[in-house]
Amino acid sequence: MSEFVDRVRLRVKGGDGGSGMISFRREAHVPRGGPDGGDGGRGGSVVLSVDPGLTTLAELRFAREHAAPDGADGSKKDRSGKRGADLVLRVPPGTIVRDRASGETVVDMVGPGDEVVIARGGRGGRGNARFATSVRRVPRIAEDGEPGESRELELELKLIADIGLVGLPNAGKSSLLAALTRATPKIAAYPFTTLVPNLGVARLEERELVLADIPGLIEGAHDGVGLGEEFLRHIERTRLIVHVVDAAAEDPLADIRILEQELRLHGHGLLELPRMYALNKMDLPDAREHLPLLQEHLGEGTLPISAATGEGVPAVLKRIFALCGPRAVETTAPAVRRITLSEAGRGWTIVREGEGYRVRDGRLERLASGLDWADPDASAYFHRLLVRTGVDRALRAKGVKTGDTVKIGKRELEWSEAPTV
Ligand SMILES: Nc1nc2c(ncn2[C@@H]2O[C@H](COP(=O)(O)OP(=O)(O)OP(=O)(O)O)[C@@H](O)[C@H]2O)c(=O)[nH]1
Ligand SMILES: [Mg+2]
Repeated sequence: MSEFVDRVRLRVKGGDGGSGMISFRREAHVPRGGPDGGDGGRGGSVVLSVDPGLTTLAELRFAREHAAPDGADGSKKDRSGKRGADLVLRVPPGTIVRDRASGETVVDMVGPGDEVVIARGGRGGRGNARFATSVRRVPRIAEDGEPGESRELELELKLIADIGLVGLPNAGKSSLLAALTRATPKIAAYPFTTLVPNLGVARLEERELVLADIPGLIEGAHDGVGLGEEFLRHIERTRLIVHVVDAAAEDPLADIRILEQELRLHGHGLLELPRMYALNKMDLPDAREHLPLLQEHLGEGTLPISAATGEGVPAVLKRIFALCGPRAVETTAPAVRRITLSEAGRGWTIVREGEGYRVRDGRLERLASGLDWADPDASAYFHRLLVRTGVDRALRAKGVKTGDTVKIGKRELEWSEAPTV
């Protein structure tokens, strides 16, 4: 079974966490009150959510980057920063999400209600109120927020067309596709202009239908004559066939019989699919002349149109939406399946950088940039943390000595033996 593929590349970024605040309460008779710096708010996450009403990835093409808002910084009086709202991107069922960096399929979004946190917002940094203890009453320590995750994604959707446009070469199938959708297929006054299927999305009041315009079929198509047979397979799973007829041709009824014969011989239920006739080229006198006879033979399911002038095109749009109701959606409320991708490794690393060393660790970096280094208690706290995390031991093992530079984030520390704890 061959299907059409819709593909979109985009960058997603979770919001950064807000910074924690260093602040002290102001009270009437106390020169400096207790710490009251609030925490930063968490950044918003980017969430992909399955919307069964969508059939394409078209909505995601408007922007290449989708970023959730940052969390706000903490403020005084123990006020936490506001958290960033999640950014929810809607995708159709069946969307496959790949991480472009690793090439791996991250997730296969199948059912309605599926949600994936694709880029997590960063945690907010803690304010100095959180660092107060019975012995550390004046903490000049706060953390910066954690940066939000970011990813380069490729989304892929296997499209199954709702409607197949069939007809003899030159009947005006591509012209009708162009009139009903924003697709811009090649149109020309000779047969076999269309060599590969064109897809378009027709929209009517919030709903979408995918149309496939396939190459013209000729007698013997089912048997591999012309291009038809290969492409008939594309429309086996459609819900409606629109037979485009060149009503200005010499004998449109004979043309119609040829086409139906090909559909029948191809088999696979094509002839059993609901069908309507678009009697095209009504702007030409010959077509007008043939119209009564065609209507008499075909009965109800016909619409006279002109893909060239647009006559009857709105009626076709209405009719196709009426014939293709909303896709069956589960009636019971879908269980929300929310997946959060596992975090990247959290461990610290130490590398040599020039004459000195660099410590890489998200939490230590955020703390190093948030605390007040002029405050001896704050810097002692930081050193204790280096000991507790094992970074201190690892640095010694690598031969760090007094006077060496140890970089952590944007900070450059001068190593000294003094604050050993
Ligand atoms: N006068 C008139 N010409 C039309 C109309 N619709 C299409 N045509 C012309 O008919 C020719 C064929 O149109 P296409 O849309 O390329 O036909 P097609 O069925 O896609 O043809 P293939 O791809 O070759 O199978 C072009 O010259 C169009 O301009 C119409 O309503 N009126
Ligand atoms: Mg065409």
